[in-house]
Amino acid sequence: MKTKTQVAIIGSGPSGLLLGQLLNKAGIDNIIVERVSPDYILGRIRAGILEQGFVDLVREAGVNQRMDEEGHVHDGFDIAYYGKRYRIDLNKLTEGSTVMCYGQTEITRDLMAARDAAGLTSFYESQDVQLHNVASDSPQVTLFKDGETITIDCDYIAGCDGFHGISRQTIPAEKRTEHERVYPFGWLGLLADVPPVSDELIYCKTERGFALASMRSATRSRYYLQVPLTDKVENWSDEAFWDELKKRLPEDSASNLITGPSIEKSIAPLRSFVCEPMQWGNLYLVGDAAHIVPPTGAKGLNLAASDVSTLYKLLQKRYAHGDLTAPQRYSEIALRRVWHGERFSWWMSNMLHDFEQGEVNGMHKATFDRFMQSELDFYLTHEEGQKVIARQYVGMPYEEVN
Ligand code: RFL
Ligand code: PHB
Repeated sequence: MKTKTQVAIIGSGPSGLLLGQLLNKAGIDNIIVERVSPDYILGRIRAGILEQGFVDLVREAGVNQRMDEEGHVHDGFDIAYYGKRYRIDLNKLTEGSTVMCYGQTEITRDLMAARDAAGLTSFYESQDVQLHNVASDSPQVTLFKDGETITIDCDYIAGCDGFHGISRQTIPAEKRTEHERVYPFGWLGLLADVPPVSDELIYCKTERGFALASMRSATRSRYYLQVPLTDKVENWSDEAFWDELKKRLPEDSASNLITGPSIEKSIAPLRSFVCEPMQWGNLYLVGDAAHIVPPTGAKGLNLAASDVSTLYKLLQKRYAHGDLTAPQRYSEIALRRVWHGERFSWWMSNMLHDFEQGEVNGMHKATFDRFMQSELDFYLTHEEGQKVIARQYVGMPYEEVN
């Protein structure tokens, strides 16, 4: 079978779905090609914190009803630092900015429902997805599904297929530079239907390692523990998780902790990664396909959203205003914001985790720890320092696209 569209989108994660929805609203035809099933995608538990820019974009896409009803605005969060608690008052320190607590899974569910309702084409469970003639004016995507090969002719390809996708690999190695840092630990996450220990998030730096108390709603909690990269989720019974969490939470919170059976438990490795440039020919990399951040700054999904916003606006210029060269500006604009998010996530990760023995950043661990302790101390005890954290946590403004 052969078909045709203006923009072929690879991947039905939040990047692909949000881009598809925005393009459709702007009258730009698109098809989504996805390797797995919708249920598989909705089974992944990931982000929970949305920047204002993300929230505004979801509203622009017209898929905001449930987010606005069920999401919770957070005015601030806590950093507990060896037991001492500091509140980062986002609202006050940024003069009015906040973040929204609403799960990535729910956003994805809402976007999938909207796409279904609009009757847009998505090929789920596609096998052997390949991109062809990407550097030419007539790119193609092929896939194998239900016993036949499907060929999609298109003007542009949006590679929204995450870190392990094929889009980035389609760019010849000599045309891209990859920046990478892998951290010597992971996050063990647990989701449970118990009320959260606090109304706001608590990022905890302790001698036993990092912990994060987060949530999805007033009745559903999401907690994380820093664990060695070599650890396995099978090593952690629910009981062992709750016991360790109690030891890492500030005392007043630990005594309020309500525990219960886990709904989900998994380990995610921590990585900083950027692919430059984020485009080649008529292929554009969006979200995790182009960059990864450690989750400590809550920036991964939010950077994906700013990529989507940039590409969507440039494609609108191309199709609605005939500016044929507009999409060529994508990588340059997107990367400026990506590097801010990368730096902040790297900084938060350095500050709050316990690094393994030996050398860290080229210095002895004990020296590194003292530098980080002094730096965190400075930031948390000065309003100027807290402002720097708050401004970056709520997210840098989206750049104008001219
Ligand atoms: P996704 O979500 O990985 O979706 C990519 C989709 O592409 C499909 N795919 C293919 N399709 C066709 N052909 C192929 N060859 C394909 N290969 C792959 C995949 O099946 C998948 O459906 O990327 P996207 O859309 O760019 O979204 C990025 C976000 O998922 C990610 O940045 C965030 O989840 C990161 N993140 C967080 N971000 C935040 O902004 N705030 C947070 O609080 C936050 N917390 C987190 C996080 C990520 C975590 N993990 C597990 C990595 C917490 C965790 C624990
Ligand atoms: C989450 O709720 O999953 C979450 C929140 C904040 C982060 C990372 C993950 O920094």
